Amino acid sequence: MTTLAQWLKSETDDLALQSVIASMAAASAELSGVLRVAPIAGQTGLAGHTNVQGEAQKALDVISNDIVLKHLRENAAVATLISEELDDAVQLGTGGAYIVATDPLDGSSNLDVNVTVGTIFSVLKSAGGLLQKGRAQAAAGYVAYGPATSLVVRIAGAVSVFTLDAEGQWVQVVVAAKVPETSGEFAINTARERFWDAATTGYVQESVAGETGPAGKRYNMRWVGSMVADIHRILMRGGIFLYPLDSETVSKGGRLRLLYEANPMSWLIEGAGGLATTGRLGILDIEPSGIHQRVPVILGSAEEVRRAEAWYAKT
Ligand code: P6P
Repeated sequence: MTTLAQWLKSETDDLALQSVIASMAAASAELSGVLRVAPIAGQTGLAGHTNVQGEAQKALDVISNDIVLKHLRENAAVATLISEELDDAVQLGTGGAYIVATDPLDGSSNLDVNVTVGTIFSVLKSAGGLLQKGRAQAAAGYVAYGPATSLVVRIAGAVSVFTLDAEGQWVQVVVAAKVPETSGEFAINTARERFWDAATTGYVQESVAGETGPAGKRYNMRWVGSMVADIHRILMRGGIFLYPLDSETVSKGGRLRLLYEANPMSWLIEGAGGLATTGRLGILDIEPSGIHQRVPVILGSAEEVRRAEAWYAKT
């Protein structure tokens, strides 16, 4: 079996980039151990603070961010950390070749009910500054803390999947993940229907109509409410994830964050043959305006994303 260390050596000669990904994998392995016993330690409750997003921080959001900070501070290749949990970018040293943007514990509202959560990370070259298009990423990945602890990572080539074994070693289980071109499964929070625009409404109604409508096939709906869980399902078996702009999120630019949710997920999904769009623009081509910028996110199986884009084109 191929280990993460062996895969990194085969994917890039850049030792600094290898070390940055290895540091995020090590932080995630440590966090996995913490999450497994968190209820016993009573750590899933609120931390009593709110983050820059105005969201109540759970104790584990803070603990997760601390674990990532600890591992990255020890890595001279990392110059700067951007985190969902930190108002401003943090300088970690001088001369590091890379920036890491991360959501250290995405979906943490699911912790109290033991649903899969995740760590999402994007790696950017320091020389490009904090605000770079997603297409400039040097690497991206996520860790899904589910029945298995899975690391999904891409540098510039294939998207590889690793599982954390009992000895704490990341073992490759998928060499090149491929998002199926077609799918009969969509993921959206349908409780938000009254806020949707005509394009989202049209796409979802067409899907719900199934074989009786223009889509001509049956669809199923899945919504975990944890981006890493929903995206991992789509990476593994296809589907489309939609958190589109709606009348309630339009004032903020969307719900999900560009630098450490949309961009890394888009890097992975497109690297696996899927598509990622706002509905009108490729996510990886967005010129960022701020480190906590929010954007609409529609990504997954190419045929489904194209059908969603067609609704935007005609509305
Ligand atoms: P909703 C979790 O808080 C998150 O940021 C993503 O992980 C997830 O996809 C989304 O929000 C869930 O949103 O509308 O279901 O609360």
